[in-house]
Amino acid sequence: MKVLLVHPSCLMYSELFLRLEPLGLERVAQAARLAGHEVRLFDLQVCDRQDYLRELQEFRPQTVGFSLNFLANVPEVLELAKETKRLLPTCFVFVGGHSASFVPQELLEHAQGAIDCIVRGEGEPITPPLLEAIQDGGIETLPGIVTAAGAGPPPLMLHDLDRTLPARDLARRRHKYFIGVLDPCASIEFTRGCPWDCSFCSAWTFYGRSYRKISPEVIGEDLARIQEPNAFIVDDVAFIHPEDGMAIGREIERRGIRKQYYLETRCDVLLRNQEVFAYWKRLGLRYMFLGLEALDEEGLKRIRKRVTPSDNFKALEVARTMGFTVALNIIADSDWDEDRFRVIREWASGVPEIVHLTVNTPYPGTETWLTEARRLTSLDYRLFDVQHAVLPTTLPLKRFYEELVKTQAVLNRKHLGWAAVRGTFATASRLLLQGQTNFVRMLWKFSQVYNPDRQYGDHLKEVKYTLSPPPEKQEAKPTPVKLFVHAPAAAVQRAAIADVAMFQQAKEEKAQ
Ligand code: B12
Ligand code: SF4
Repeated sequence: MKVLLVHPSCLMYSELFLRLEPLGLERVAQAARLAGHEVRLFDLQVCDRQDYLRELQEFRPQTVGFSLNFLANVPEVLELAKETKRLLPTCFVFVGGHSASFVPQELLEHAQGAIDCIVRGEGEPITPPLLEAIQDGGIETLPGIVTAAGAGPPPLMLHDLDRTLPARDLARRRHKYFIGVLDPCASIEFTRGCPWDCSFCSAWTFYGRSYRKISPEVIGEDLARIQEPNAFIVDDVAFIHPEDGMAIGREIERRGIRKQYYLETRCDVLLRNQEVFAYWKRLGLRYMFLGLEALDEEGLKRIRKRVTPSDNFKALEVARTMGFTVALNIIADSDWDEDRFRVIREWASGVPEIVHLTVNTPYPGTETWLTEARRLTSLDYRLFDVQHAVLPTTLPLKRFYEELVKTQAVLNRKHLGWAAVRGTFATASRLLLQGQTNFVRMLWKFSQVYNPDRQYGDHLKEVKYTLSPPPEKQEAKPTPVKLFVHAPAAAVQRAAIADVAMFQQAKEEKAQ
C-alpha cells in the first residue's frame, strides 16, 4: 500500500530557535515499511503547501497519516485532511500523535468525514494492523482506533522500543533541522515517558507515568547511522538513571562516535547524577535545557514540580561550573502584572543562562485542564502554543504581550543578534561556508516572530474550529488514570513512580 506520512508546519517557537526532524513519524514510517508498505514522509516544517499538493498528485497515496503532537496545529491538519480528500476522494486519512490522542472525537466532528480515524497512543504497534485493516476491514475493533462509529479497545503500548529505528532516510531537506549553533542537527530518543507528574504537563499522562528505555547497543547503532554532526536528545528528562547514561556513553566511545549533543533534564537529576553529565561533557554534550518553571517555592509547589528553588539554583551553579550552555524555562501566568514581569526581567538579565518564557496554558490531557478554576478566554486551537494567553490576564491583553515580549527580549539582547556574533563568529563563518544558514538566519529574526502586535492580533483572527471547553465542574485533584492515554503494565508504572520517591527521599535526607 502507498502510505504518505505528514508533519504539519512550524509554530512560533520553531520559527525562531530550532526546527527538528519528525522523529515520531519516522518511527511510525519504519513500522509501516517493515510491514511491506511503500512509505513516504512529508514535513511541512521544511516544505510548503504547494509541494504537498504536488506530492499528492505525483505519489497518489492510498492512505495519508498526519502527525498531530501540537494542539495548535489542529486547524492546519483539519484543512490538510479536507484538501487531501478533495484531491484523492478514495484515500484513507488517519491522524495520530500526542494531542490527537487527547481529543479524538472532536477532531472527527470538525473533519466532517475528511478524517477516517484517529490513532490514540504510540503509533508503531498499531500502524501495521491498521494498514492491513484498511484493505481487509475491521478498523473499528483495533486498539486505540477511534472512528465516527466509536472507539476500539485501549491503545497498545510498545513493549520493545529497540525494534523500530526511525526511518531517517525518508526525511527530505535534512539540512533544515537545527537548534542554535547545532546546525544541522538530528534527533534521537534514549528513553520514553516521565515518572514525575507535574500538573501542567501531559508527557506523563500520555504514557501512563511509565518510563521505558532503548538499549545502549541500539542507541549506538542509531547514532552511527546519523550523518549530522549534532544530535538533539528528545527525552523528557535525560539520564534519570545514571547507570543508563554511563552505558550509552560507553557504547558511543566504543564505536568512536563524535558528535555534539543537546538534552533536556530536571535540576534534581542534574544535581544527583553529576558524574554522568560530566562524562557526557567529554563525549560532546554542549547544551542543556532545564525546566525551572518558577523561581519561588509556592510556584513550584503549585505545579507539583517536586523540586525546591534552592535545588534549582544549585543545579544552575553546577551546570555553569561544568561549562554547559544552559537554556531554561519560566512559566508566565496570565495574572502577572508589570511588577512581576520586571522581577523576572531583572533576574534574567543578571544570569548567564538563556531564559525562555512560556505562558501557562491548560491543555487537554493535563491535570490543570480539569482543575483550573479560571475560564478560558479563547477556544481557538491556534492560541494553545504556550506563547499566547488563553486565561484571563490581569493586565489588558495588549499590555500583557508588551510585558511578555519585553521580558523575552532579554534573551534576544543577550544571546541573539550582534551579541551572539561576537561569541560565535568562527562557528557562524564555518557554517555559512558549509552552506548551513539556519543558525545565522535565526540571529536577527526575534522581532519578526516575537511581537506584541502579532501575538495580540492572533486573538482577533476569525476562528473556524473551536476546542471543546473543559467540563464545567472542575475537580480538586483528578485520579491520574482518568488522564492516561496508555494504561501501562502495573510493573512498569510502579518502577517509574519508585524513581520519583527515591529522588524525594534523597532530597529529604540531604535537607536533614
Ligand atoms: C521533542 C519535543 C519537541 C521538539 C519538536 C519535535 C518535533 N519536530 O515534533 C521541539 C523542541 C522543537 C518542541 C517544541 C515545542 N513543543 Co514540544 N515536545 C517534545 C517532546 C519532549 C518529545 C516529542 C518526541 O519527539 N517524542 C518521541 C517520539 C518518538 O514520539 P512522538 O513524537 O510523540 O510520536 C509518537 C506518538 O505520538 C505517535 N505519533 C506521532 N505522530 C503520529 C502520526 C501518526 C499517523 C500515528 C499513527 C502516530 C503518531 O507515534 C509516535 C511513536 O510512538 C514532547 C513531550 C512528549 N514526551 O511527547 C513535547 C511536547 C509535544 N511539546 C509541547 C509543546 C507545548 C511545544 C512547544 C509549543 C513549546 C514552546 N516552547 O513553544 C513547541 C512547538 C514546536 C513546533 N511545533 O513548532 C507539548 C505539547 C502540548 C500540546 N498538547 O500541544 C509537549 C507534549 C510537552 C509537554 N510537556 O506538554 N517540542
Ligand atoms: S518532569 Fe518534565 S516531562 Fe516530567 S511531568 Fe514534569 S514537566 Fe513533564
